Amino acid sequence: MTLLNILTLPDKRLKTVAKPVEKFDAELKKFIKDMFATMYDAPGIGLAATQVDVHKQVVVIDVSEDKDQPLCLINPKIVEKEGQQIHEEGCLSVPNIYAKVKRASSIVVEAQDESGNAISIEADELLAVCIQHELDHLKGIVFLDHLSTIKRKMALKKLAKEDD
Ligand code: K2U
Ligand code: ZN
Repeated sequence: MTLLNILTLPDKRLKTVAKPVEKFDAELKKFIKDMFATMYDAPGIGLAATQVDVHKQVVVIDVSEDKDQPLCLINPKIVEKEGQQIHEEGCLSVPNIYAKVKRASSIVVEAQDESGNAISIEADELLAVCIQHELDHLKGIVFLDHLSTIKRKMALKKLAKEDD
């Protein structure tokens, strides 16, 4: 198991759009194990392959209290969304910056598991927020991109100051 390096803003590689996974092989399974290890070590409740500079449509998630409900979504697609919820978000790629983001309150996601089998997940509350947050990463979008121009500029200025 290997801990992977997590990219942080302003790294432009975070804007890369991920490509679909075509080969469900041992290498993919090893990568998924490393993604989970990296997420739990961060610690976080989600991680997208984009964040570790691998531009494939893979996300790992575990929103459980006991960290015993791992969920891996490959080639995920939101097929239904309903309602709205506003949630304070952070991001492992945007350290120490938090902001309220509006997202759908419940969603249905279709994806494949690590063996390539089709799965369908219904999610609401924090799981729905996390899935939408991670699927944004696969499109090269970070949560700051949902903020007003003024709020985004203030957040990026704060981030730059912390890097000094
Ligand atoms: O993509 C990431 O950086 C992982 C995020 C996922 C996330 C952000 C906001 C809301 C839900 C999920 C990290 O897990 S941020 C750290 C964190 C930890 C516990 C609860 C919320 C956020
Ligand atoms: Zn994130």
